[in-house]
Amino acid sequence: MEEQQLIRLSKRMSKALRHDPARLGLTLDPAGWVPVADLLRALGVTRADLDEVVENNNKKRFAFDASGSRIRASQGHSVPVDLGLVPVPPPVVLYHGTVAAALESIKAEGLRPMNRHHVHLSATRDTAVAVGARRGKPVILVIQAARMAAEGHEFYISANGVWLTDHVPPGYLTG
Ligand code: HQG
Repeated sequence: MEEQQLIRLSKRMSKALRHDPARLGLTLDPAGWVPVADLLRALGVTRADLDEVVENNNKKRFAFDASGSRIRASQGHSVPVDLGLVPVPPPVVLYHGTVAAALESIKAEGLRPMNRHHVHLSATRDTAVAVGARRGKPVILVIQAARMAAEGHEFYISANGVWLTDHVPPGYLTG
């Protein structure tokens, strides 16, 4: 598949597996899985197309289960799912990329999940720059993650390496 086709199919899969399964007549199980056969039918694509997206997706957004018969998004849902993530100790600092327009509110109330289940954080500044750049000129916040964990906040890491937490209070943010 051409790059553009891969991106287009990946976006349709994100919509189906993270945000609006009902629109395609799909129902996610409580852990976010759908039978691959159902997804293929709903999207009108072949298993080979799907495999290509799962394999080549730039962020490894989707994963098959051990049997290869079910698929889910590894993170980023807006519909309720329980991914069964277990808390893990974070590195000393994590990064979040945002834009200047959000700063005043972030400084007042901290980082909130907004439409997602968790606040998304990254282990590297470079990744945070790319995330922030989706919205404009990126502004990078440094999160004192180890201190948060020591003070009772839980962190998770998704199957594709995104760090997740429920809320980052303003006291743990540095610029
Ligand atoms: C901001 C993409 C005002 C936050 C990316 C962000 C990532 C606040 C926006 C993943 C706020 C939410 C997640 C507050 C947070 N007041 N604004 N209190 N707290 N914000 O897209 O982190 O392509 O839900 O800074 O690469 O940008 O979907 O989160 O600007 O990994 O796989 O509210 O989405 O991955 O935006 O991105 P998002 P995000 P995928």
